[in-house]
Formats: sequence, structure tokens, C-alpha cells
Amino acid sequence: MLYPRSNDKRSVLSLDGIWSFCLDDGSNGGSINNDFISSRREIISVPASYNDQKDDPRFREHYGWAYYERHVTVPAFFSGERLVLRFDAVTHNARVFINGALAGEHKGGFLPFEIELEGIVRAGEDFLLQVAVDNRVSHSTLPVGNEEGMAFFGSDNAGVPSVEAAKRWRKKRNLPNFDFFNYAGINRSVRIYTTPHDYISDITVVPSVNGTSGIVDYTVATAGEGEVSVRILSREGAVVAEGSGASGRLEIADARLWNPWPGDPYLYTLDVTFAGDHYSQRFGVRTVEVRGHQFLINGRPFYFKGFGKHEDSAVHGRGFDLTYDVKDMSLIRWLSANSFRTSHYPYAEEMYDLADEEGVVIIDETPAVGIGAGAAQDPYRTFDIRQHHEDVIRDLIARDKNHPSVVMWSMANEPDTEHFPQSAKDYWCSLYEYTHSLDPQDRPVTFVCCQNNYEADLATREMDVVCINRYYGWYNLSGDLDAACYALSMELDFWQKIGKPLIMTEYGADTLPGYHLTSPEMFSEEFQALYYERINAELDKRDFVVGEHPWNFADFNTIQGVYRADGNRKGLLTRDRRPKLAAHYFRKRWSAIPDFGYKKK
Ligand code: BDP
Repeated sequence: MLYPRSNDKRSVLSLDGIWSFCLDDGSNGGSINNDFISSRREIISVPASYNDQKDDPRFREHYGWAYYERHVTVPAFFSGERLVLRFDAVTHNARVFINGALAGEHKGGFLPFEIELEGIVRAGEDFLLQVAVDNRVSHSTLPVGNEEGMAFFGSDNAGVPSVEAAKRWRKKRNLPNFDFFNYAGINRSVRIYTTPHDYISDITVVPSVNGTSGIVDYTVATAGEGEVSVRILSREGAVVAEGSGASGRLEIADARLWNPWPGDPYLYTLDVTFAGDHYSQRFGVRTVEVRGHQFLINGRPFYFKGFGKHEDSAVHGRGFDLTYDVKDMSLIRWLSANSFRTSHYPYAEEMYDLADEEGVVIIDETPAVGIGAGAAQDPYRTFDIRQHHEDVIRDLIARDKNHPSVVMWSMANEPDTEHFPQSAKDYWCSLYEYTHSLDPQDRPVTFVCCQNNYEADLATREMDVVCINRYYGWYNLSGDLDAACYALSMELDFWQKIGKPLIMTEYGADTLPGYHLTSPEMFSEEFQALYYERINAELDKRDFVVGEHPWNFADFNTIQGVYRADGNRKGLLTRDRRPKLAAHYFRKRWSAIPDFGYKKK
């Protein structure tokens, strides 16, 4: 799917700004009731989550549908063009109404969807745009929500009679099976864009390297009549290769490869024309491969230094915020990091563009977090999730396939792999094959494994890279770093025998900024720094460990509960991006660790 860009043949109209908004009270079920909406209308900013824009607790606690609306005038000079309405992300489910009629629906809160406006809207005219948004999570959504009555993250005191009785008085609410606040709404930008009626619908670029040449296999999907012409432009704008036809192979002599920063993240552009249409697709020439214990980028063994992140900031919630994205890129460099995982959902497309540009490596994750965790029955047989999971993987790859920064797909975070090991293996191995079959660049595929009985788990070992989240010293063996290191070391002995590269995709300790101790105990800045020093020493002893991603880049908001005071505090940085002691520790450590060749064998 192409990102909407304006150029000599295409225009983009932003619909971001102030919209009207109201929360449902459960009576409208996602259908438009104009009397209901007009009697409750409030202002709301788009893009952003609605939850923290208002100070009435109903917004934060809302469960169910909410309604957005605005009037749109389509410029008269769009006349004669194809018009497309594009939502970058509406969380979690959306129904779009134009002049009161349903024009489109979408399931899933983190990927874009489009609605063709042909025959619905005309250039030069005004229309009413209304969007119904549902924030409910369940066993058939990604991320997963629990059904009432099950254990969940903000845990109730199960089994106490008066607590069970009190639950009957409780109003309906989301019970997320994940540890980040269930921010909802029109979280990313909304636009109308134009193309000619004969148009370029998709571009796929598959780079490879032959000696000093870059080989570029391309495919251009089109609608209508016309001839495809392609040129490859250098970053400086020179034509370095050209050709014609809807697919083909081009060669760039003496190609400059895309390498992670502080190497050279060099980008080329595939400039495509078709009939009266034109689109420029950036790409990088780089290769990715798992060989033995190593993760190779451009044939050299890469070491992942970075974190799991979140799209999370005060007031905006999970709303798109380009300024925070730029700041985070700056902090990634400040820390001498080179990578991050889009935990636990696909991020805004602009972030991947920044990563391409800045030379930051991405592990691109679907929103499949919490599949089966805590389930009494086999989740792989009882939850209706497989089809949606496939749809999300397909759409994620369609969106992100051309980014050189994306080097691996993560199908999920922390599914249950321990209690129903054979079912889990069947599910994850078949989804692994499916993911590989869809990616034109055939990048490595994995999912991120929960702290569990790793001997019982049959699925994690089948992935291209073993990715583990481990909290020895925090949730287990709390505060005892000697025992934590011993337990981790035992576990690493196990994985070493599997013969695959391993990334520690999460490890961490909640830390209150400003809480200092001479004797490092849990929650202090000294404990967090010491915890990382000790665990990293274990990782350093193992050549098959090819990456360290502390959890998390920054503190983030989550559901209230006994484990969380003002959110999850495991950030190296505070939520407003100030460094804790551990950030300074990693900055020093990572500036001494090269991107390539850190592990010797
Ligand atoms: C891991 C989850 C992550 C949580 C983290 C934690 O993958 O989403 O935020 O634990 O507890 O299990 O901090």
C-alpha cells in the first residue's frame, strides 16, 4: 500500500484538526444517531487518542463506541481525479459514514485503510464525514482482551465471595490482556488524496547485492491503461538506472548500501510513471540473512542495541506525534542505540520513514499481544483469532515491505507457548510459513516469547531468531541479582544448544526517577543500572546472543493496578524523555559496542 504523497500528479488534503466528538452510552451500537450526537457534541483533536484530551473520567474509562464528525469540502480543482479517503489508523474498529450512509468498515487499530470516493463524493462539494470507533478488545481482537470473569492484568482478588458479588455492580469495561493503556480513537492522520483514474496502485522493491552492484527487482501494480517507466535516482537526484515494464530488474553500478547509523543509511528512489500518474518510492540496497548463530546485514554480523518502545505520550495518548518521533530518533542516537522493536503493534508510517533516513533498524511487530496468556482452555483451538491475525500480517507487510529499516517481522508478543505446546507449535509454525510466503524480501520471521517453561515450549525454537522477554531479578527472584544471573545463565545454556541467534527482546526493572539509594534495592535508579550491568555481563559471555533490547525506551501509561504506579516505570527515560541513571549507563556501554562484529563467532 502506497503512502499518500503529493507531487506533480497527486494532491493530498489533510483532514487533521478539530473534529466533533461524543461517547456512546451503549444505546447506539456503532450506528449514527444524529440527535444523540448533536446533543452531546464536544471538541476533540485528530490525530490523538480521545482518552486523555478531556478531564472527565468517562473518557478514560470508556467502553464501546464513540463518534467523530466533521464537514469536508473537496476542492473544486480535484475535479476529474480519482479521490481516496485514507485513515492511517483508527483504534480499534471503525465504521465510516458519508452523508449518513455507511461507506466502509475496518477491523484493527494500527494499520491504514482506504475508501474509494468515486460515486460517493464530488469535487467542489461539501459532505458530512462521521466515524464510529469501537475500543473494545476481546478474544477475537488484536491486541487481545479478556472476557469478564477471567484473570487479567489489573487483577481482581479472585475467589473472595464479596469481591465476586461486587463485580456484578461493576460497569462494563475492557480487560486488556496487555500492559499498555488501551488508548483509542482516530490515532493517526486522515486525508483525502487524488490520483489520475489510470493509476499506480502499488510498488514493490526487492534489492540484492552482486559484487559492487545493487540489483533491484521491482514490480509496479497499476489500474487502467498505460505503460510503466521506472528510473532509479540517487539521493542527489542523478539517474543511476532506468527501464520500462510493470516488473523488471535494474542494476546500480557501484551501489551505496543502506547501513545502520553511524554507517551510511543511503537511500535511492524508484521513480515510477504510468499513464498520467507518478509516484516516487524510496528504498535502500541492503541484504538481511540469518546464518548459524548470526544475524547478518549486508553480510556482516549485526548486534541489536536498542529497546522495545511504545507510541505513548502525555495528552496525545497513542496519537501520532511527529515531534516525539523526531525527539525519539535523536535520543536513539544520543544513546548510541541502533534499533527498536515496534512493541506491541505497527507504528505510524512516518516513524519507519525516519528510521530509513536515520539508519535505525526495526523489528516490526503485529498487534498480536496476549494470545492465550492465562487461558484455561487451548487458546489456539477456542479463540477466533487466526483469520484476523493473517489479515493483519498481510496488511503489515503490504504497508512496510519496502522499508530498508525493517529487518525482521515479529508475529506476536508473548503468546502462550507453554501450556498447549503442540497447538502453539502448529499455530506459530504455520503462521511463520505464511509470513515468509508474503514478504517479497523474505526477511527473518519470529515471535517474542514470554518468560515460561522454555523446555516445554516447542514453538520459539522453530523461529529464525529466538526472541525472549525475561525478568529474572524483577518478577522472578525479585531483587536477587546473583540468583537472577544464575537462572538466566542456565536458560542461555538451553538456548545455545538450539543453534539459533538470540535477542533479549525485553528485560527490565520499574524505576522511580529521583529515587536514589546507596544500597541498590528495587525501584531505585541504582538498582535499575546495576540490574542491567549484571544481566548484560551474562549476555556478553554468549556469542549467540545478538542483541539486547532493554524494556522500555521510556515510561508509558497502562491500566491501573497494584503493579503500576503512574504507569509502567521501566523506561530508561521518563515519559517526558529525561534520562534515568540507566540511560547514562547504556549510553556509555553502547558507544563502546560496534554495530557489526561485536560477537566474534
Ligand atoms: C512483558 C510484556 C510487556 C510488559 C512487561 C512488563 O511484553 O508488554 O510491559 O512485561 O511487565 O511481559 O513491564
